[in-house]
Amino acid sequence: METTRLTVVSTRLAIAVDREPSGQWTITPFSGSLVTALGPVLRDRGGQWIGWLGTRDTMEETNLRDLMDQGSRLTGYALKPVNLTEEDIRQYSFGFSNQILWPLVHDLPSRCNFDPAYWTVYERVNAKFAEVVAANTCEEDYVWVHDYQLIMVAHHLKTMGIRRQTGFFLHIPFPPLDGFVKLPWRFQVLNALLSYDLVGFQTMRDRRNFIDCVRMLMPKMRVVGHGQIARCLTPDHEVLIGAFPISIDFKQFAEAAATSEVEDQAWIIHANLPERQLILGVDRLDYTKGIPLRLQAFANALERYPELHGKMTLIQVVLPSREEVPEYESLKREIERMVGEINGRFNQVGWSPIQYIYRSLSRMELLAYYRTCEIALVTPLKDGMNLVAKEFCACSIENNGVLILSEFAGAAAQLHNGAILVNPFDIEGVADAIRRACCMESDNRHRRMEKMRRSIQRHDIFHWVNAFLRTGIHKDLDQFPRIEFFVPSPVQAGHER
Ligand code: ADQ
Repeated sequence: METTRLTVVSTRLAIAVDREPSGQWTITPFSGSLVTALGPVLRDRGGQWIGWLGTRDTMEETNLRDLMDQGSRLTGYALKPVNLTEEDIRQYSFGFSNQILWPLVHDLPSRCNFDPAYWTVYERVNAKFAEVVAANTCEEDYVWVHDYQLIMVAHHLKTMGIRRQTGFFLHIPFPPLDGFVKLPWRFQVLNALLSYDLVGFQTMRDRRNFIDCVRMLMPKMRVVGHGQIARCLTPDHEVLIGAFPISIDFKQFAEAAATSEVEDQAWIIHANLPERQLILGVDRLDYTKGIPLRLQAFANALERYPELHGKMTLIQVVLPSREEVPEYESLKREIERMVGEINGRFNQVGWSPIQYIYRSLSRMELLAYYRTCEIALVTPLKDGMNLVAKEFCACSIENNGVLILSEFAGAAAQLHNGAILVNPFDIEGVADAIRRACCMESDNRHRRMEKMRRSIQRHDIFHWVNAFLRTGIHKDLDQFPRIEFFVPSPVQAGHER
């Protein structure tokens, strides 16, 4: 069947809505990693995005329609909201998704709260998403579902008797068999994944883990093929299983980093922290990102290598995330305590070892940090991919940046030739890597960074999208031609943050 339109389904829509004290609703394009990745694929190509609005406030039908129209003009694609209740959000998102699946796949089962009520609501909310998909798509649509919050969508479509071509991409890791079997709903989850026509993972490691689980837990299913794409033969259809490492819009990052606006800002940052190498950490607030261990490693480097005092500053930027969850709040407090302690211990006149920023940076600020910092310290305990590592390289336009990267980030599979790979649990090992990066000769920096930039440029976000779509529907981005989909209309002042 000829696919004519792309429909993306994810928990959140690509916009944030807010209610002003006057009662007026405002709308801002959302800036998560998925939006960065998929916006270019849908924009002006007649695409649509289905997801939750992200607000718990109720809205009148006419307000909602106006807001969606406005959002569509801002983003360039149609937006179709899924209504979720307070209870849905609590049990499906904060519950099953973030207290069970998230820690489980990141090899932290002791953080899981296997509350059976969470599963019931997870199923129910996935069914709600399936209903919105069914109502807004037809058989010619390709329905591309994203991430661990929505594993059951294709299963529910099938239960409803709705035929759609479906693909699923898991942005987070897939755990090894001995981790996955701890999940009380392991059979339901595996079965649900096998309801899609294509299941994509970030790395070959994740794909291998998934296939191992299918082979061990579902011996009647046959998995064949050892190349890039494997096939699982279920009783009623064939599921393609592949690894598609997600990436960034390399060209856009590199070009934006070269603008005079970013250059000026980058210069100001460095001029305020003169005669030292700047080490950058940029992470969403999350225990998987390894921030406390990273701070310990940084302190260890200061302890063991006093010659580095005054010569380097760590700029740790943390993006607020999941703040309603007590665990995240206590992680924030722990980071702040450690930053205070390390600064208190090593501060000298004119030099603080750590600058700590806890907020969302504007794009220009973020690019300026990427551009001006000599070293990036990306040390997640486990990560599906980690886009920060790729963004830093793309913005290192003089090829003089050094990337210190956790071997447990999906990005390590692609960037191992240029990055200094570290085990984030090895405090002295990371401290040694910091010293090595600080002392690295310019030739070596250039050689390594060039390799990484070339690889990211070749395997950019468009490569990712095309690889997935070609596997799923034998089409690529160019075959969803640009169209005049929305009548451009100016966005009202005050609607952009
Ligand atoms: P995340 O866990 O959110 O994504 P990551 O890939 O690092 O992790 O993306 C974070 C994004 O947020 C980056 O684009 C970064 O620029 C941005 N960001 C971080 N801090 C910021 C700040 N203070 N201000 C503004 N922007 C900030 C999940 C998986 C990852 C996977 C992605 C994409 O956990 O492993 O790489 O999806 O598939």
